[in-house]
Amino acid sequence: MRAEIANPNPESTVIAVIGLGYVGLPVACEFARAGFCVIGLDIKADRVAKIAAGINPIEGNEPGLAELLTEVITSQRLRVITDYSILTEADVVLINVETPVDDQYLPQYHAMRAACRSLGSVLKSGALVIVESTVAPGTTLNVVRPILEEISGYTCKYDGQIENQNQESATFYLGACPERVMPGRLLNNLRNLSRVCGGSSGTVAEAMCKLYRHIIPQADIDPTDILTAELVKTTENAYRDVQIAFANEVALICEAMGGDVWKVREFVNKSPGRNMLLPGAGVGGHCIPKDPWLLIAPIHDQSARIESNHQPNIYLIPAARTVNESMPAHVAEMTINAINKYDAQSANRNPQYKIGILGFSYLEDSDDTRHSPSETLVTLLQRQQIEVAIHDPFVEEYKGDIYERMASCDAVVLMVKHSVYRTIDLKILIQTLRKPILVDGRGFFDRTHAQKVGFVFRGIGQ
Ligand code: SAJ
Repeated sequence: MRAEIANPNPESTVIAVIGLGYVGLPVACEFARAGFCVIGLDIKADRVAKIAAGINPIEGNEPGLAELLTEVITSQRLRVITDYSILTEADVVLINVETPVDDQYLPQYHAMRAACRSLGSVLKSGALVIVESTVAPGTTLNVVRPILEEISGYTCKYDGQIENQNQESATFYLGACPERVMPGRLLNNLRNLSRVCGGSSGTVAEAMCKLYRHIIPQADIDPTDILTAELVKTTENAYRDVQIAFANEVALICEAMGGDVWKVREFVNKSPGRNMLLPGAGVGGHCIPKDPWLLIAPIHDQSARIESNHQPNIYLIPAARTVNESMPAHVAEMTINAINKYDAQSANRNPQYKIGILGFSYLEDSDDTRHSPSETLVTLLQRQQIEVAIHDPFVEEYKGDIYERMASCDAVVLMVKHSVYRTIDLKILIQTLRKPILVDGRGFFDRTHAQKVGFVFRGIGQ
């Protein structure tokens, strides 16, 4: 292993980052800030042009990123391109391309395969390739490695492989180091969260730890093998998804029994070793809904199957996904039932319902709408010819005065607990509505107060 790989240093180690999205761009900037010569590559020419001009293409509030990008572009520590040819200079290549799942929840590696084919044709002998994208366990060794070997003609030696003694061909090294970034905290998470460095050999894992120590000053950087690194990332998010599904199922039980899940949760969590998460109107975002499917894909998906002599029956992780994905429909049903019940007791049954939705992003105080439960709710309501009015303080098309947005609705549904909603005066809100119905998807409002103001109140778990 060449010195610039075994002991990565700004003076002699050239780093390339493939994929300049919300993971790749910050990590390219951080290694450039640490003094490395970094080549950033993305196939989207407009994105590359923006970055080359020092303009941050990432939406939303990312503290420090715009300034850092300007600094590293000005100092020319970071060069951005669309053409793979100069990656021949790279000693270390980080792959950060998208790894979505399809509507059968099977991983789609089109972008990953394309990146590996392009990289393979220019890969420098002895280079270290690190997959940072979240992939199904087994993908780095069973999908990435074969493509790189085939296209480059090099061999990737990895622990556990039967040594082929007469191996003359050049080699490259392989690693997996899943990212743990979050929208709104990209640089903070990158610098301060621990990382797991899975290497194709122990030496490679050690080299990876030395590399990441240049941008992660304090947090743990743990060497391990590639499969473990892939399992850790998908497991940590599947774990959270199952925890949330448990809270949601207890909420459904409380509703059926007339209990209050928020009281139940408060007292359960006083018991040692309990930490029941928050029930809610659904689970959105770019990772929690996807990673559980990546974790179990090798069990379900022939193409990603790891050679293993038995295929266990997997129940809990898919069932948790089903529970969480059902929550927006549960909120829709709760809301429509409340309106129908209210109408049954009053003469003015209007033909066209209009439902107001507070919050469209997937997470409080974020503008990220990926896999938003609100989007699912809107689709469900519109399919039933129900008009929807949406407010969200962070999503461009839904900004504006809350009361105006909710005017003349038959019900208001809180889907996201944006901080600004703490300022809502229920006495004013009730005046603007056609019917005094409030549905709380996040345990956000005080039910007693809402009922005192005159609302018909419904809530998840209440
Ligand atoms: N949610 C609940 N109940 C909860 C927690 C979350 O319904 O108790 C919902 C949220 O409303 C949201 C979705 O789940 O719609 C995801 O929320 P999240 O808090 O998990 O936020 P994410 O999706 O940004 O998850 C990220 C992940 N971090 C990385 O992938 C690096 C996750 O591993 C972290 O655990 C999580 O942030 C975190 O702890 O903040």
